[in-house]
Amino acid sequence: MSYRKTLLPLALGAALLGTGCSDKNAAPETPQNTQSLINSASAKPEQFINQPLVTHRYTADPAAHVFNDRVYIYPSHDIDSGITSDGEGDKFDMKDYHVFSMAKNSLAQPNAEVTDHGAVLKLEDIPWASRQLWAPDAAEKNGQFFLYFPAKDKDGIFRLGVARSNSPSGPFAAEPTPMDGSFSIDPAVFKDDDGSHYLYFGGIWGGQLQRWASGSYEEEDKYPASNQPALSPKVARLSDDMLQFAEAPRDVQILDNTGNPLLGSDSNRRFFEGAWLHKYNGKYYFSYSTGDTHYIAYATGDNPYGPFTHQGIILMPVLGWTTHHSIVQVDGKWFLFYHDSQISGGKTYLRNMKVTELIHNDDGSIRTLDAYLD
Ligand code: FUB
Repeated sequence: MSYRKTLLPLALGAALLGTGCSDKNAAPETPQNTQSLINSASAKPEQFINQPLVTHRYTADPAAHVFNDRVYIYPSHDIDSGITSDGEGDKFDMKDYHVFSMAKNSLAQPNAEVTDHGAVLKLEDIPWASRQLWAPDAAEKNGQFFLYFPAKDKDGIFRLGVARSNSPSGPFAAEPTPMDGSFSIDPAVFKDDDGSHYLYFGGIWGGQLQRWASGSYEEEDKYPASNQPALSPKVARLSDDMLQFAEAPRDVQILDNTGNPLLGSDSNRRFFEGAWLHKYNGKYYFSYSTGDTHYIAYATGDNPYGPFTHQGIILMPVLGWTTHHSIVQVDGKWFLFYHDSQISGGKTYLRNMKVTELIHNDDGSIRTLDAYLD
């Protein structure tokens, strides 16, 4: 029986039962935010292997971690702010973050209860930020929790910020300034076995990585020629207090199986945005979105800095333009958190987070998932 077939009852169950959600601590917002948005759906639930984890608000870019024996999810909070221009991702006009949590043993249940811990950080409470709270991630150290997030500063340049809390469910208090030397989007934190934390980041197009090719910000987009290496995501070890880079960010090299860097023209395989790092059987797995070709791809290496060799595809294109994921181990199983635009019927900036089991094959490769049922 194929993996997709084993998920069929789960998907159908979810379609029939819906997804449970309690909205503890969540400040009431608009009526639309406190009830299911699913009536606006034009995509049929039975088309998908998984159903949205929550349906009372739009959620995207889910970064999941196990903290305090519970699964916490740190997504973007999509809203329709009325912006119509598509320019540089202007429609992704998010103004706060919500944290969600689930019991560890509920991840494979179709009607799992998901707690919405409310708005844990608002744009107006981040002194340096002006707009666009894009994909965040979180980390824990010595009982303190850190939320890493991108936002445009007052000059319209994406920077990375940090906010702190004593609880994984927030609320989080933002540092007064962005991380020194930070730029672009999509921070993702990996904690290695020796306790070191590494921050991966970067995203092209709306994420502005292509404006940093010279080492400082330039208004003009500069992409490598098609026969030149593609733009690299970045990595830096975090400082002991988790608030700054401990070193200058380095390029994360992604190679093909002959040891050559992937080229700018290789849009089916080269990095676009949405970096994530997990470790399996001593190997480091760097995964990411290929953006305009809509894959979640992965590459493997021997240390957190890379280089990483491209291996294949984790997730085929989902409904909606963007794709963004995280990978987490929970009680011996691995799970892929991802999003699509099922609830909004395909609107690329109104997304919903989902979860599905991820399988590592015996040879260490990852089984490719198709988010649609046959
Ligand atoms: O959610 C806004 C942006 O869309 C994220 O930062 C990207 O990864 C893409 O999912």
